[in-house]
Amino acid sequence: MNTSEYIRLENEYGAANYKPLDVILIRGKGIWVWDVDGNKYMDCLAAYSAVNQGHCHPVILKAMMDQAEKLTLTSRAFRNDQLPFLYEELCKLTNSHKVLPMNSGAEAVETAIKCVRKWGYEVKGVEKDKAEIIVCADNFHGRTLAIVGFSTDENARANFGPFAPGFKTIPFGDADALDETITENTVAFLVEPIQGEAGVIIPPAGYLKRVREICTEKNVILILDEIQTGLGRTGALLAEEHEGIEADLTLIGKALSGGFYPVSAVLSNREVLEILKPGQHGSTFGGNPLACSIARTALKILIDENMIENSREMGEYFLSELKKIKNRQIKDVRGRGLMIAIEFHDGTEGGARAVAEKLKVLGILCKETHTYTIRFAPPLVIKKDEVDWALKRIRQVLDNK
Ligand code: IF1
Repeated sequence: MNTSEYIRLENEYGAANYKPLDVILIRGKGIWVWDVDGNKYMDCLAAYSAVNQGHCHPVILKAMMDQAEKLTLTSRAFRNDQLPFLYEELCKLTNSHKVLPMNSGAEAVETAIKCVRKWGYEVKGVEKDKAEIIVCADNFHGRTLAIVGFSTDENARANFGPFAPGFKTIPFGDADALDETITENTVAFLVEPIQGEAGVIIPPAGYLKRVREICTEKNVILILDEIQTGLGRTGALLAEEHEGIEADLTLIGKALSGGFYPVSAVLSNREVLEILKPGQHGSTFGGNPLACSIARTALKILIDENMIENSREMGEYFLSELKKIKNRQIKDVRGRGLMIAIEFHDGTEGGARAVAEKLKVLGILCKETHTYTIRFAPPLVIKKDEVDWALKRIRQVLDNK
């Protein structure tokens, strides 16, 4: 079958909730992917940071195969021999006390929302059904009803109501707004350390530190959504490290899967997770032995193969070179680690999508976000000569235009 036949089949039977680039990928290795026609591309999206370790990493593959031959799923009605080790390794690595495993990022977010509400009523003493959670404008935390209910993106939320109450929105990067919005009913502040979908929006220096202080002072749980920023993407294991803080609840997902199999987790630094008693939360697949074995290995190679350091070094180099590009339409170039974006001025013809289409022809796959921002977020195993390879093509599309 050729590309257009695959597309026709997909469009005929599939829901149209995506508008992918017209490339049919059939193979991946490291930072590279190949399409059905044999073309090779550099993957500068890395499945939205879920393949930080690179495609089909052989060590994770082996762990997956070995575990799949032994035991894959038990449900949480029984224990398995992998989950205790995932708990221990995650806690030691992230300096956490407790872990709750789920599957998708959105489920980790939902889990955190349930926990902080229950904590609010049972520990903080908030009046029944009055709990409030503060979130930021332009957030992205997933696609479930509770989550899209507090999204400010009309396309993501319109006509999916009625929505769950109990959320208040403040501007991102504005610690004073947080301070002013907290009431006695506020149980938590949920925020991305760097907003991803919004276009790699980095808050002002000191923001998270202030947020941490305010939450501590006012007895509000700080929930950091590190589903995208975590596990090396920004050049640190967790983005919170850039400001030397620790969240009360940290949400991770995406790259915890090593790109193989969905795994997410809620990490707790205060004993918020202890609020849950048997029967109050769970998941058929959460914490299954296959997922645990894969996640343990995904974490191990992130460390063993120095991917976090590489993300920081390659990210700094990539960003500094992108900043040198001369193009009248570029409004801003920003990033941290290998989470990088170029924003074009409003009204730029074709928007960022046109740039993504041109880069595809030159062998680079990346994705626009909203209309005028393009993201570069390759797997964290990218080497300097490969960054140069990408830069050459990006310059070809953008320089002196
Ligand atoms: C899609 C964006 C990235 C996330 C943060 C939770 C989740 C995500 C900070 C939910 C998911 C996704 C989902 C994906 C596109 C993608 C994305 F463009 F929408 F924003 F990565 F940049 N918190 N992000 O970024 O995790 O339930 O999907 O496992 O197509 O919706 P999930």
